[in-house]
Amino acid sequence: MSGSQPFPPLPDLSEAERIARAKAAFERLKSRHSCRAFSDAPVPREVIEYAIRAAGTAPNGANHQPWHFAVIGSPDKKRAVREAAEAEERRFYGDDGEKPKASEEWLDALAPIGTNASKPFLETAPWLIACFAQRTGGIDEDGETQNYYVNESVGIACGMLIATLHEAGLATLTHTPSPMGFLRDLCGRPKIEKPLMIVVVGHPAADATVPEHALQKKPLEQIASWL
Ligand code: IYR
Repeated sequence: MSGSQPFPPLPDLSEAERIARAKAAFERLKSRHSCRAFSDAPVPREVIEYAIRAAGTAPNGANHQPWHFAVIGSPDKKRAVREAAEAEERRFYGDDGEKPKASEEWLDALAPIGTNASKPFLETAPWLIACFAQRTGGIDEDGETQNYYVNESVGIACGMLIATLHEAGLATLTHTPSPMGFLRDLCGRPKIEKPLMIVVVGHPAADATVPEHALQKKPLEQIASWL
């Protein structure tokens, strides 16, 4: 397809309004925290549909849109994901009686977050969105055409997915059991797709907490430089 159309109009705001909007967006986004205890309260499928549509608008390499989102909502499938993920996590944390697959340094880094191999939320939360990156396929998903900047593209799309779900007043967790090959089989996805993460979606459990460690955000002066 060639040709173009005029750039769609953006809101014509005063400088003060732009600053206020940017600040408001920051304030809303900064209230997002990864949730590790979910209630079983339902979430309408339409919310997930819109969040995935939003993710599908992400900037990406050559507009090949190299992503697929497999939405898992059935109790049977969620149980299967939990069982497979926990089996990997037991190896990661060394709960299988073997030497942990994670390095000591990695386990030390996770200690303040308090994670372990137990992942009951994979069954409790109403939705698991398995996010896949397509190494090949192009816009027609022909399975052959080279895709570009795949990790960057799908990473941005997942960020937009998470931001949209947060806007909808929902809690999320980006869960990354490693390795994640089992997800491809469980979701019936082709070999050219690489599972990147599971975005767990739902309402936080009444006793959900945020670890102190997660509240420390690097200040602007540290994360930005001006040249
Ligand atoms: N996938 C493991 C380990 C884990 C790794 C990182 I890096 C985290 O930020 C959190 C967890 C787990 O889910 O427990």
